[in-house]
Parts: sequence; C-alpha cells; structure tokens
Amino acid sequence: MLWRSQRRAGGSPGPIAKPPARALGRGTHKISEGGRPTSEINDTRLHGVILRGVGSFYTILGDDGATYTLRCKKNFRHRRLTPLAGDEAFFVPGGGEEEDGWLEDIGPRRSGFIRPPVANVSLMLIVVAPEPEPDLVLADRMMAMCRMQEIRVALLVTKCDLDASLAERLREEYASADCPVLAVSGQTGEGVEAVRALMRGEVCCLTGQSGVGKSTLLNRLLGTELETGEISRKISRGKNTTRKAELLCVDGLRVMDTAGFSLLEFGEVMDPVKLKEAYPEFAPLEGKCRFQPCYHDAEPDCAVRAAVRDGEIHPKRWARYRALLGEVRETWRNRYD
Ligand SMILES: Nc1nc2c(ncn2[C@@H]2O[C@H](COP(=O)(O)OP(=O)(O)OP(=O)(O)O)[C@@H](O)[C@H]2O)c(=O)[nH]1
Ligand SMILES: [Mg+2]
Ligand SMILES: [Zn+2]
Repeated sequence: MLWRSQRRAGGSPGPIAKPPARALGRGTHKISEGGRPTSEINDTRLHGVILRGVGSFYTILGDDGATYTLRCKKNFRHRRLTPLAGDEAFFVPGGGEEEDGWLEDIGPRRSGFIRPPVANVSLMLIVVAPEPEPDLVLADRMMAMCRMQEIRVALLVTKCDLDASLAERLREEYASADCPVLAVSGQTGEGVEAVRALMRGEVCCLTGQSGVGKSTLLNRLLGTELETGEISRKISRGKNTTRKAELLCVDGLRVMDTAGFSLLEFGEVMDPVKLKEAYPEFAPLEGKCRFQPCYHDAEPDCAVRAAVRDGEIHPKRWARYRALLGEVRETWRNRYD
C-alpha cells in the first residue's frame, strides 16, 4: 500500500528515520546508505564532492579545487545506490580525451533525500513566497523529515518586496518551532546578508515549490547565473526551470539549488507516535498529558492542546500537525497491504 500511495503522490518517498545513515536502505524506493566507511578506503583514489549528476556522468569538485567529469561505475547499480549531489566522492581521474575518469565510490551519508535528491545537507532552507501561494503543509512535512534526520531548518520568505506581511505571519506561526524565519528578496537584495550569515559553515539546500525564487536568490547570493523562469511560463509549460539538484561552492558557501515540487510524502512507514518528535514546540510538554503516550491530537487533557488554547503554540501549526498525523496513521494502518 505504501507503494501505491507513493505512486499516487507522483513520486518518491522522502527520507529516512533515525539513525540517519543506517536507515537509508529501507523503503520501497531505495535510497541507499552510501558507501563504505572512509576508514576502510585506503588507496590512491582522489577525493572530492559530487556537484551534480546528469545521466551516468557526474561532475565532481576535487579537494585540489579542480572539477572533473566522471562516469559512474556500474557497481553502483548493483548496490542499488544512486550517487547524489553532496555525496563525498572517491574517484580516478581520466587520462585525457581517450580515457574516461571514474566515480568509484561514495562516503557514508549523514543525511539523504530522494526528493530533492541531495545528500549530506546540514541546513535545509525551506523557501516560501507570497506567490505561488504558500503550501505550508508541504513546508511542515519537509521540516519534519529534516528533524528526523537531525538536519537544521530555516524558513526563507522570499519576494518580500511584493509582500512583507507573509514573513510577519510566519514568524508568529513558527515562534516556538526552533526555526528562524528570514524575509528576503532575490530581486532587491533585502535580507540577503542575513541568509549568508546563516549559511556559513553549513551544507545548505534550498527547497520549495517551483517558482518561489530559489535560483533567483542564489544568483543574488553567489553571483551565479542559474536559469530562472517566469511563473506564468512555468504553469503553461507545467515544468520546473531548475531540473537537477546541483551543489554550488562559491566564496566558502556550499549550497544546493534544487527543482521545485508540490507533492511530497513521508517515505518511511513511520509509527504515528514518532511524528510529534519532529515538533520542537511539543518537547517541553512531553509527559504532561493525561494519556501516555499521547498523540497530541484529540485526547482529553492534552498539554499540547492546552498550549494551543493558551497561545503558546500557534493553532495553524497544530492543525497542520494533525493533518500530517492523519496521513502517517493511514500509511501505518495499511503497512501490511
Ligand atoms: N518580485 C520578485 N520576484 C522574484 C523574486 N525572486 C524570484 N522572483 C521571480 O519569480 C520567478 C521564479 O523564480 P525562480 O528563481 O526561477 O524560481 P525557482 O524557485 O528557482 O523555480 P524552480 O527552479 O522551477 O523550482 C521569476 O520570474 C523571478 O523573477 C523576488 O525576490 N521578488
Ligand atoms: Mg530554480
Ligand atoms: Zn498530548
């Protein structure tokens, strides 16, 4: 049933449950756990990071600062392992025009997603904008998936030149969610320095619906010339402007641009009681409800409900939690189908 519901949702499962690296092999669409521990790899191969993959070719940034285009060894397919942007790479460079270079192995993953297809992200920047209309269930689902892999999250509210009130509203909704909310504009440059400061030292990834302005913001931040697209054209074409996840390393910043999407499912069959662990605002209240365990849903004398009533947790954030809980419960009920 999980398989069916995943297909209905038009896509791949999300990521993994704890512990991060080990769980990556489970699920219907496998995202594998990555290569062997670095300690076991002892040879003359070069080392670097995967910037992007196109077909069976990968572009790698070597530790020497050079970029290499490499073919992917067939054994990855046998291991049901797809190298991703952000993966640590072990490779043998080619010997000129005649001789291909090879991507031979990847390091163990600290985190991984199928959608967007990226590895080793430490800070997920979830991008929303006044247009297209924000889908906060999508944002909260991504946020929960990140928490489960111990990835930090921030909300970037772009196009603040069009409407500054969205960021204000979201600051209230996420006040106790351990998630900074930054107003920014790729058009005017407003707020860009604060985003840059947040990104320092992290492996970042911009994710969110198509057309929110991820590539525009990166162009402003990094001085790159990533392709961007009009929203009206996107809708009529029904396509993303950015098609591939790509890691950009510029001025000491490491950040991935990814293709936008509007559907996302929890990839793992997850015990519904685990979902609440992805909500930092619930943590201080754990153990204070009448029932144990409590799903913080409709139970009487629930401390989370009381906190919502008292204005400590935003009612909209809780309502979206309950919607996601309903989904996780349905998948759990159908887990043996
Ligand atoms: N007014 C305004 N428009 C913006 C801003 N950022 C992006 N846009 C516009 O929004 C549209 C989409 O921008 P993109 O950067 O292509 O969006 P994206 O999130 O990368 O989209 P995908 O690659 O399809 O996922 C373009 O027409 C941009 O000019 C902004 O800060 N302000
Ligand atoms: Mg883009
Ligand atoms: Zn409760």
